[in-house]
Amino acid sequence: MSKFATATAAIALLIAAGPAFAQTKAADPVDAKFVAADTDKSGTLEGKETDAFKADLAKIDTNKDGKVSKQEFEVAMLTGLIK
Ligand SMILES: [Ca+2]
Repeated sequence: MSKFATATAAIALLIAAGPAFAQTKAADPVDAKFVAADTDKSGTLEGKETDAFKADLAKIDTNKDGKVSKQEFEVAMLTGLIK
């Protein structure tokens, strides 16, 4: 049973470490900025979350769904539409 307990503890540790891994990923400047802007953590920017770059929203929202995806956000940062 001790092997089972060790495995269970290891799995629990991995689950607990999950958010830490996510934070490491967010160290990328685009990721960090997107995560910070995505206040409701929906994975897309919409409504008030787009206020900071509303003037350029039509250019940023390339598929015209009214939301800014991570990919659209990244392209906008690379092209200077979002700073
Ligand atoms: Ca979009």
